[in-house]
Amino acid sequence: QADPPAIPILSAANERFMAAAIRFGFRHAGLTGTNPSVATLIVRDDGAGPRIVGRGITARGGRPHAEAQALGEAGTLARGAVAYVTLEPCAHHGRTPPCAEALVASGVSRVVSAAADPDPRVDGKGHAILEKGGLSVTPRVMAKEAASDLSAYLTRHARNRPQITLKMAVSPDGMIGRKGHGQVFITGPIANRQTHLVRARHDAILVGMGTVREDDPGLDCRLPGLENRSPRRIVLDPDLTIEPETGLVRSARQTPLTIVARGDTDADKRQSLMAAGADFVACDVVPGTGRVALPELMEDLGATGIQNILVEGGATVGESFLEADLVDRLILVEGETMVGEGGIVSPIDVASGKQRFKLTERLRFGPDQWFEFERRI
Ligand code: AOF
Ligand code: ZN
Repeated sequence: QADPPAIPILSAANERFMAAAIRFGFRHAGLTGTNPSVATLIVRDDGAGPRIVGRGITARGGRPHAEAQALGEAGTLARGAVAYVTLEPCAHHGRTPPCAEALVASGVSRVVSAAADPDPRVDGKGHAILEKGGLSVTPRVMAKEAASDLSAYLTRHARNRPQITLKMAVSPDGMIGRKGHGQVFITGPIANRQTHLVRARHDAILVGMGTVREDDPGLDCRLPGLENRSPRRIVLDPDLTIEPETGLVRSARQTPLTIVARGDTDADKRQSLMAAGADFVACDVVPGTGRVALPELMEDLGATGIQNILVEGGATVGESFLEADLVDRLILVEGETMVGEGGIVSPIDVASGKQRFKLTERLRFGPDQWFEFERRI
């Protein structure tokens, strides 16, 4: 295959192809383990306008990487082409040779990349290999957009813990339920389906024992076609009070259940819960409060490979995460019905959310309003 004539692909085209690559990479979001879901497009212009000759996306489970697959598809057409990658190509030897070396060997003439890779094995070394190999490198094209999809991976590296999203359904008067009433439906069926979609994109859902006692929730993803995307359920239960009859324990064989308890709790009870399919993570408690020491727990959970956690309640757990400044993203779903007297006050509502966080999205699902926020720094 002859090299294409040196027609520069314009910067507008750079953004167009990078946007396509970012959308493509989202397909495997949440399916690539501790690896980010990266996408690569190989684009070639022989004079009649640019065309895509190879596409790749990080495989389920994390390997092979996106570049290797895209280059495989492009074959000799990669020579003289431009590669669009949503993350800096890797520089380390894993189960396959470094993607940066594969790009050099393929004869690609230019690499356009979006997000920088904070993995210490890469972190600038990928781009350096490309430049040393004579390729021209255009980094940080649509970096912000790419980082938003790779945010769980990037948070784990930057903060040494999973990315944490707190989600609360609040009434217009700022309540999340009514004391002693079990599950109170604040939001309607459309918003609830959206919640299940959000669950499917997380490695774990976390709740406190208060919610388990009041609601006996299933905490699974019940959307048709996504039933097998139910994340691990994590219950904060420092004193190990969970009953073996609760729904979470009874379903532990279908959907993983992790109970977070102090190491000195009843060993027999732990044994029987483990026999039912649950597993345990030991925690420390904050002296005086009896509450789980969250920063340490988050670090421990991150070390087990959990990339992102959806915190789904209730008020005490939400408050603890907010107080510990562990909330990276906040989702508030505001229903239309007041709860009024006897209500459980939410630790955060739309007004205080706007003060503390940056509002990034505002949607409507039937009668409910869906607000998404991000950490300000
Ligand atoms: C790429 N392309 O598609 C992905 C990359 O365990 P390994 O060997 O797969 O390495 C994991 C690291 O590879 C991960 O931390 C990140 O730096 C990079 N992910 N790199 O060139 C890809 N998924
Ligand atoms: Zn790679």
